[in-house]
This record gives sequence, C-alpha cells and structure tokens, in this order.
Amino acid sequence: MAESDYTPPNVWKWETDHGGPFANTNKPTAGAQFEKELPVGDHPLQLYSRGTPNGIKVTIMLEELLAAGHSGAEYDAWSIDIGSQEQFGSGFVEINPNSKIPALLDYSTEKPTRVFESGAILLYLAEKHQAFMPADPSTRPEMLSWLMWQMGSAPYLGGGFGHFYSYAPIKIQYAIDRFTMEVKRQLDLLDQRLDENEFICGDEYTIADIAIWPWYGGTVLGWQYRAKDFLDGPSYKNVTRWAEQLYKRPSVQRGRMVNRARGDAKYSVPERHSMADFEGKMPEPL
Ligand SMILES: N[C@@H](CCC(=O)N[C@@H](CS)C(=O)NCC(=O)O)C(=O)O
Repeated sequence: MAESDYTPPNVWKWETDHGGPFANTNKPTAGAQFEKELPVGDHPLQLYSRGTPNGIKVTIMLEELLAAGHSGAEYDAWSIDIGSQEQFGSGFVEINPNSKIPALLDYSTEKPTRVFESGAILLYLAEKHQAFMPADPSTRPEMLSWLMWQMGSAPYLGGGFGHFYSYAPIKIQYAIDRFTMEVKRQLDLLDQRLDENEFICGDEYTIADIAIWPWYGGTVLGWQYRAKDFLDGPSYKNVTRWAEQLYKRPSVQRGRMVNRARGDAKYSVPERHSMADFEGKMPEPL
C-alpha cells in the first residue's frame, strides 16, 4: 500500500474546497445560512425531501399508508434541492436543525409537530396510524432493533463506501477496502436474516423493510453507486429476492418516484400533491 505524504496538523482548519461533488455543500458549522420560507400545501402532512434513499423511505411509507386506506396520511411532498444548499434555508432549519432531508411537519396536531431523521419519521407515522408495525407487541423490539440497525449502518454504506468508491476526487484503496469489507458484512447479515424470513421481521412487512430497502435493496439492484458488480450483489440471493419482491409493490414504486431529481423524467414525480401527479409516469424498470 502506498505511503501518504499527509501529516494531520495539530488543529484542523477548514479550506473552502476540499474537492469532490459536495465541496460547496459541506461546512463545519450548523444553522441557517439564509432566510427562506417553505411552501405549505393543503394536506395535513407537509414533507420536505428529495428522492434519495433516506428521502424515499418516507414517501414509500406514505404511499403504503394511503394504499392501506389511511386518509390522514395525505401529504404534499416538496423538493429540497440539497445540491443547491436549500437545506440551509431558515424555514427548513426550523424543521430540521441538522439541515438534512427528509423533514416532516404534521399540521393535524394541536400545534404543528416537526419530525426529522428518517427513522423517527417512519416510527412517528407507524405509531400515529398503527400500521406497518408488528401486530404482536412482543415482536416490536425486533422491529425497533432492525430499524435502529439501519440508521446506524447505512452511513457506512453511504458516507463510507459510497463516498470513497464513487464520489471522492481520488481513489484511496485503504478507505475503499475498509468500507467494502463492512458493507459486505452487512449484506451477508441481511442475507442470512432473509434466508429464514420473508421480511426483515418474519412474515410481516414493517417499517424495518421500508427503512432498509432503499439502501441495501438499492445496492443489490444496482442503483446505489452502480456497485452491484463490485460488491458481487447477485451472490446475496436472499437480499436480491426480497429487494425484487418489495419493488413489485405499487406503493414502493410510487414512493421511489416522488421527489426524484435525476434520470429520465418519466420515472420521476418532482413534487407530489395528489395521485394525479403520477399520471403519465412509470416506475424505472429493474
Ligand atoms: N440520518 C439522517 C440522514 C439524512 C441525510 O443524510 N440526508 C442527506 C440526503 S440522503 C442530505 O440531506 N444531505 C445534504 C447535506 O448533507 O447537506 C436521516 O436518516 O434522516
């Protein structure tokens, strides 16, 4: 392995350009950077998001709730252009001080309720509508365990593997090896789990599946970082079976289209305010 000629200084200093596609987005400080109000639609739930794996967890859940007849889950999905730093506008920061999509505002409560962090939003919606949580309370800790597993693990896949394999301006073998190892360990874990279980929590489809699918399903299906071959995706047969099975669900297909900002326009619904927004659109084929 090549030696690096970098020695960390005693105190790190921020340079405005560290390179890579997120050089303009990332700063070592938090808080609003400019004044900007958010739009508000007619529905009880206002979602401010983007069609990334963390964003589509929530739109899949909302589409599932609506398909299951929970009319209180009607929502407006507004697009936050994270590439243009809209997540640092004052209105968005009021809902999510961490400046990351997705963020939800629920106007059906006495005072509007803000929820940020995709896992918290899934749990909030599941509890509110008593849906996509295990019916048997004794299975609930299993669902919570996998939900928290996803929230803790996906940053290794996204911020670690995806960043160094796909986005970093230089390819660093040490970093790619380290995060590839961990991601393959995670995929092996899921593969073993899905060998004995139809869904993550057994025979019930829950928010644990909805949280895990966009990241790990997206990886074996070849959407995340185009790394299906590099990670030998097809060798994770059970994850692939589960990922394909979930993508047959119309709600998952619709959820993946909402706030999608890249690719062919016929696969994306930039903003969602009603079912009519899906007219003329179709899910991206596998
Ligand atoms: N743990 C957070 C992570 C959210 C997150 O990282 N969102 C990304 C898009 S997937 C984002 O908003 N990035 C913009 C930025 O980092 O400034 C969650 O699950 O909600």
